[in-house]
Amino acid sequence: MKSILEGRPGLTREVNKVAEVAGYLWQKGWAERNGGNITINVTEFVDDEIRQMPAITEPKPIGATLPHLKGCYFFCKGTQKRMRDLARWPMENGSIIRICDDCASYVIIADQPVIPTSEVAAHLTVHNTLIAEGGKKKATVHTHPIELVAMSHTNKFLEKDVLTNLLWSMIPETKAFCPRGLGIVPYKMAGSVELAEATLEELKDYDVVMWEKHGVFAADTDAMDAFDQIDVLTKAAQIYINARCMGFEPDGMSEEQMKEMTIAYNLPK
Ligand code: 2HA
Ligand code: ZN
Repeated sequence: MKSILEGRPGLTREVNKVAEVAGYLWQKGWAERNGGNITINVTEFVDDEIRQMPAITEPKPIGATLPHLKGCYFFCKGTQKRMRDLARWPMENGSIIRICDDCASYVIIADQPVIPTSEVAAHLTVHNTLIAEGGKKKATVHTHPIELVAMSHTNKFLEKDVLTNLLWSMIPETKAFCPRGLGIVPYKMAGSVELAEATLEELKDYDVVMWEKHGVFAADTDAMDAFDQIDVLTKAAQIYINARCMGFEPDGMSEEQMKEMTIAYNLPK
């Protein structure tokens, strides 16, 4: 069977980025079993031939009406599929969907009828807002980074910007590469509308959002950039935890040092 990726270098590159990131998530221990999700807006790589391709499934309701997704296409990880399998065989563990004209349902068009993640509604709701805002963000990544999730198990780190400031102060690049910091969503059931809505709210101010006692959600230009943001924050969390394991509370960079960094990199306050 011919893959939709054949002869389409742009689309292939995006799917390959997803596969590469899926491998990193597994290697880092952030993606046990089927944990985590990746959804990419690939509409810019869709040609007339793809637009004519027949659906290979019946329309499935999204569970929400998302007007900005009209005519859009997404690559989505399949439900119950493993990240480590997505890494090796992206088109067998994920699929490309077309949003139907009602903006409330989708069909799968390629390569195989792999049903998208259980959290597709939440991811698509975020994409709907990303498009409405007219930004360049095309990728949403959800994963379970061990250190960040561990840190979400205490209330003191869940207060607004406490964790952001702590992580920024662990190593200079953290603020440079994650300049809007880490938003916090108090515990909510995975896959719930409440979780999706709270995530959207936090994404107005932050690029990465912590789901208390569960994981993180990042939105960025592509899968690689979304991964990098989570990776940078996790590195800072590891430094903090390592210092604590050596028996001391790390000093963190001083306010002076943070200020100097912020100016040098021309970062928002
Ligand atoms: O889809 O991680 O939170 C697997 C998950 C859901
Ligand atoms: Zn999860």
